[in-house]
Amino acid sequence: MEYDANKILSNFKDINHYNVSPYGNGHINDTYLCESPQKYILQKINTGIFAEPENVMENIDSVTSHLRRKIAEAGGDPSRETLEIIYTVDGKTVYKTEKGDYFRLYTYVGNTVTKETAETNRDLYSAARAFGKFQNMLADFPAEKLHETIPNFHNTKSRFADFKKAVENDACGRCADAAEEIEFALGRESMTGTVVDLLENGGLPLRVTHNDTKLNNVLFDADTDEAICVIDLDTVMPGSLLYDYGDALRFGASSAAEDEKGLSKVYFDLDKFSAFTKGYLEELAPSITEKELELLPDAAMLMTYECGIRFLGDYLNGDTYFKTHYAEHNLVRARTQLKLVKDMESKKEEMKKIISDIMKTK
Ligand code: ADP
Ligand code: GN1
Ligand code: MG
Repeated sequence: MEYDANKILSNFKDINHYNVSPYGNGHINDTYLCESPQKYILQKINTGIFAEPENVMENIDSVTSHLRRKIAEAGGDPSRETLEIIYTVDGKTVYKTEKGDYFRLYTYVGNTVTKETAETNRDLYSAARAFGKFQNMLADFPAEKLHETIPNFHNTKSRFADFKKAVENDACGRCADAAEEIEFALGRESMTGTVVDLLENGGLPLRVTHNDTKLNNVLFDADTDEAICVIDLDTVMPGSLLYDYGDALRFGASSAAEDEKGLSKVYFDLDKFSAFTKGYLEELAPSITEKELELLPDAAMLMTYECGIRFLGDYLNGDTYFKTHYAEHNLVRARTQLKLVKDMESKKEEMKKIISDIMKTK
């Protein structure tokens, strides 16, 4: 890290001599594990993406306070089931360096693991229950208190417009390498309004949602293997339940990693879909609306498509958004997402049947 980590940490704690090492596989922030031997998670917030880090932290502070109360009421352990911000010595949620970088510190939730792919269908069932509970616990959170940390985050229509711009600009001359993927993506503009239009005209309820429900944004207890803590709260904002459901399946119900190069290994796994859906509906069947239920299969497709055009657009723009580890990383990621969309299109009727069978048991 370009900073003296211990100097940064001294703004949060009066202890020194932490061992600090890069941690996790997030695409956005710089994450470090600090051990002294107590463990903390130090993160440099990506200010290229989160223009107002104080607002991000204000959201996380109020959301985690709310969750802590709910978890305690339900007899749970708030110190393991939600993030805990460590404040700076002068009582702030985030430390700003002289250079203008922003660091935050969380308690490390010990004896947990993150999973980059689901090892078993039970992992998905368990993660789905954790995301479902998260949604339920925020059902009475005052949405008007939340800042919009990334405007239009899941506005697929505006994501499409950004993608089109990236194709038109062809800033790095990369369009030629991705002609087939671009054609596939441009040909599916009609799906982009599926959720946004209904949110706008009241056809779908606006809820407080997580908006980034990747499997590696939930911590599993290392002993029980249960998903216990939903993390990465930077994008908690008003949205649709369909965003959380769809985005979780995009990542979790794939047969392969998000950046698998061998496309023949990538398909939408209906058993994984079924396990996740079962867990999610176990938590949300009492409050889900008819329209939300009807659109669950579309949501999986939509969120996968949206992520695909974001990766592809970023590739065309010269990799300015997502962290990449090699030149074609974003293109490889885009290819897996678009392959999944194609596969989901052919499996929509099967998805509907699975959902309807699950609902018969509710
Ligand atoms: P990004 O926004 O870059 O995805 P995350 O907040 O998701 O960053 O953190 C990256 C990774 O760090 C997570 O996937 C998880 O493995 C780990 N992590 C983050 N916060 C904690 C925590 N409080 N306790 C344990 N592990 C954590
Ligand atoms: C990013 O932060 P992380 O790695 O959990 C991104 C998500 C994408 C995801 C794709 C703030 O999630 O929207 O779906 O990568 N987060 C942000 O893997 O853009
Ligand atoms: Mg993350």
